[in-house]
Amino acid sequence: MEKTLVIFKPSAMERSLVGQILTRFQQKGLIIAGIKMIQLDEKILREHYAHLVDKSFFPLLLKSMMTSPVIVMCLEGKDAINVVRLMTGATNGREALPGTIRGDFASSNQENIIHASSCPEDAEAEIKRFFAPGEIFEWKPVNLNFVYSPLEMA
Ligand code: IDP
Ligand code: MG
Repeated sequence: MEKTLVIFKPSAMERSLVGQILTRFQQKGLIIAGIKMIQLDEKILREHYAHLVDKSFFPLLLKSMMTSPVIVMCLEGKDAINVVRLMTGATNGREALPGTIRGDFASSNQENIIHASSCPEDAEAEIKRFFAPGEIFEWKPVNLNFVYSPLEMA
């Protein structure tokens, strides 16, 4: 089982989309390993978006990500990083496929509803960035045998 990090961005918070999106992840069978509401600041955003600090849009992205509190969430499941990225869709909401979260809820490159970790190295660093060890719970719902076969849970 693998863990990944999701952030409900201010675009999800302001547009009251958190419940609908959380429902999608739960319907898929992903397990909530950690969840909390926080206010992002420039320091943590410069770390989190280090690959974008030189882009012309970075100041606007920074401002947007600090306009409201966000909800950070750690999801667990088989191949969770890839599964959540597929559910998230392309970065630009106008290019994201219908049926994906961004495809269904976003019409913007910047205001694209959620963040989702893109690879195992990023997921590990991002979970550490936003959660203390005691805030991540190792638990399994009792019905997990109806989400995965025993071979898939190994
Ligand atoms: P991702 O969120 O799909 O992984 P990244 O390239 O890692 O995409 O970019 C991080 C975030 O930066 C995006 O989700 C989006 O909010 C913002 N962003 C990326 N490219 C652009 C752009 O060209 N214009 C405005 N914002 C952008
Ligand atoms: Mg990214």
